Amino acid sequence: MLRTMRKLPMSALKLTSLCSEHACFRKTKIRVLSLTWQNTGQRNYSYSPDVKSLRSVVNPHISRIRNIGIMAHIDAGKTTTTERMLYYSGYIRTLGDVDDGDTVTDFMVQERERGITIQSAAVTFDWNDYRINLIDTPGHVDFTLEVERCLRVLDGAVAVFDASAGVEAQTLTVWRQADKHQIPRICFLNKMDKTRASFTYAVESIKQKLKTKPLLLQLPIGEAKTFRGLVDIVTKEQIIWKPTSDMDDGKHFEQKPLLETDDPNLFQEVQDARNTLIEQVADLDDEFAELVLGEYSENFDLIPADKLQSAIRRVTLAQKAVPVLCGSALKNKGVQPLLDAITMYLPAPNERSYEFLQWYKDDLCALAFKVLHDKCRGPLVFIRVYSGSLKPQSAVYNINKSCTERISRLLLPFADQQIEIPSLMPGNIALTVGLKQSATGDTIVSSKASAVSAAQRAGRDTGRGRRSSSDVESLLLAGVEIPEPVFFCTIEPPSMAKQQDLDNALSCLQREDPSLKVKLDPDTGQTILCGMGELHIEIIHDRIKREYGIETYLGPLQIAYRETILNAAQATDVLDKTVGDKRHFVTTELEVRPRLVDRAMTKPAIEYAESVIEVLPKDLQGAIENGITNSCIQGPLLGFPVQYIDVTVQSLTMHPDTSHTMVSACVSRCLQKALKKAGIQVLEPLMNLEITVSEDHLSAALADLAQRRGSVQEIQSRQDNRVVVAAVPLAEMMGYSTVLRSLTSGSATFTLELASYQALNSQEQSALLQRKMGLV
Ligand SMILES: Nc1nc2c(ncn2[C@@H]2O[C@H](COP(=O)(O)OP(=O)(O)OP(=O)(O)O)[C@@H](O)[C@H]2O)c(=O)[nH]1
Ligand SMILES: [Mg+2]
Repeated sequence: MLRTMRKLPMSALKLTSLCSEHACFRKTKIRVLSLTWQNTGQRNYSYSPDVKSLRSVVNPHISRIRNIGIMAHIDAGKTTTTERMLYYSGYIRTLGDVDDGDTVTDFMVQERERGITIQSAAVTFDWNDYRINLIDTPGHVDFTLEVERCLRVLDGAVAVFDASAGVEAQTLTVWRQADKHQIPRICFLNKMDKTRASFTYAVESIKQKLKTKPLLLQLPIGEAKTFRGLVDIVTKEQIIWKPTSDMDDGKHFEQKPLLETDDPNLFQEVQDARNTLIEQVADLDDEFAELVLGEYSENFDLIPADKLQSAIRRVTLAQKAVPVLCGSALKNKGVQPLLDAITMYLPAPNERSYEFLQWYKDDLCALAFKVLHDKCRGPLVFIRVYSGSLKPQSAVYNINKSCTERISRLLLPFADQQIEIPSLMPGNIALTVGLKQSATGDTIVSSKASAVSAAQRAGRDTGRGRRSSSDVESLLLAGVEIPEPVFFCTIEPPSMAKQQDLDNALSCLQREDPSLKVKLDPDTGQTILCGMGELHIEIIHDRIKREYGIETYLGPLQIAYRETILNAAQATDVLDKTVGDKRHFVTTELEVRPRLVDRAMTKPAIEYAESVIEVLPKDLQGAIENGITNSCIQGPLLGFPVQYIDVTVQSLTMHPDTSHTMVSACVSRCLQKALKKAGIQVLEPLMNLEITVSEDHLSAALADLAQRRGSVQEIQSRQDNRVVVAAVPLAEMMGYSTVLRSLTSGSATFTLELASYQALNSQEQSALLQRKMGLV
């Protein structure tokens, strides 16, 4: 990613450990664990919001809670907007800046150094008697999973846009994720102060690219350098930010009705925009349509603002349209109306419907969605409660891990500081201390008995009388799909003595970040790190050094290829082994076929011949499927995972004493044989590439792309820039950021995202084989 790395001298910045200090607020029994900079030159975050607001924060009524995510393309201004929200709601006393590395939510050292968000950070604050649990998510494509697992537990989202760029590549990705989780959204057109900022362009781009209906709730007053405020179309009030004598922090603004005499043109524009808004909403909401066509058909001006607002709320919750607001977070304009819109138009937790809640009645049902490792307190697990309540010092049951664990403390997150709370009610999000086994995506209930009775209710509802494993599965709240990594490299500790420490660090990091995979190379015994991109692996490497004090060595970054088959083939295998006094005897016959359709699924599709399914005991099916899945982890040609294959188990006979492990082993070996016979085809990751480049440098970027086996699909215009949309093999993109930077004098940016896997031609495949075998 070519973005200006906003470096700052970090040598002086050191975080005290999270557990090192805490202040006691005796009156309220609420403890605030605080964090300070050890450098006198830096801001001090000793956090002491007033006690009254903290009290109301502990357990607000569910209708007054908003669980919100901020999502967008990299650099759109999510963290800057979040920082302003915290400032205006009174939770920080000075404004931090991403470029100075002192915002609340970008608190990791790597984030502060690089000026980018790497992990999502949760903050809690109050706005006008509403409690907002907000998660600031990263925009870099390598951390897409981080966004999705947060969206999974949120009820609404704010999509932030750079008003000079409109919809950018990663916004499209996270927008689709929000669609998948059916999350109502608001759009915030940020950076209205920027040269080339264009409200009209950004709105058009939302319409075209996101295929959604934008509801314009505001119009900007001025654009770029002249941007100074906005008009609320619903109330027809103008809001102007005027710097006060010494401060320009945007706290103070003037809000008054817009009169025709103030600006006749703007007045007319607002009038037209309001009529359009009313028509749009009436088209989408019958209740409002009745009102508009009845009482107010003669004069839309008389429609009360609150009626229009309620209708906008209904269509937003039903995801029929998306309210659009604008502002400039950096210049402190437009954030307070955005906060009002969050409370007004986005849903409370009880306005979202979750089918599984009926099975729990009022029993606890919660989802663990993020894990952080704290050196002193061990794993801190973020939990969203859907029903029932959680208390400190209580035991809970993890359905995924089938284990009972104990929660010792409950904390409200405020970026890297936490406030201890006595209970957690439905719809709320908090951090738990004490859970040792629970990981991202696990479902937490009060006890095993509660899980069993919920499973029975689920079984009854779905028409199955008896409890089966699928009932338990239906109790598991869907986690997020973890994409397969595209890059890998070896990682070596400085000495063998440090291997154990490294293994420990990696297992902690994996619990925090499920997109990081760690494997052992069976041939060399080396540890292999697999990640989502170059930046992802670089950050992990850096964290191992800084957080775990281990200086590791990374091997060269390699592409995670895949293997598939060219033809159908059959194989048989016999396993005959006597262990102790038991004879294990299995024979099996398998057929493999290339899967040409339904390539969304990468795992093997497994079928059984009629003759097998009739006699196959149910519990043996798991062993067979394990054998097939294990065999697909390492393909027979280069050891890359095998995908896009269908497998039919044509026969399986066994001696009654045979263990399931032996059945798995025999099936696995038989499949390897069949795969070899079927002819292996190597697949390479094909990436969607989007380059934003000025007209002057377009031809240089295109010429370079042609050298990289890239195929240009489209060249779009984005204001004065061009956006090249292309598909290019990942193998050709190593070190691309440096090349593009020098070709375009640092003016271009790009994003890269996995599109699909494509077959290598036979020359490329044999060249790759030779390289892997060290022949060239
Ligand atoms: N001109 C202008 N710049 C802004 C505005 N908001 C943010 N920026 C700048 O844009 C850059 C990125 O801001 P961030 O808040 O880090 O953006 P982000 O969306 O959180 O970025 P990632 O988390 O890394 O995806 C910084 O240099 C900000 O100072 C704005 O309203 N106007
Ligand atoms: Mg950020």
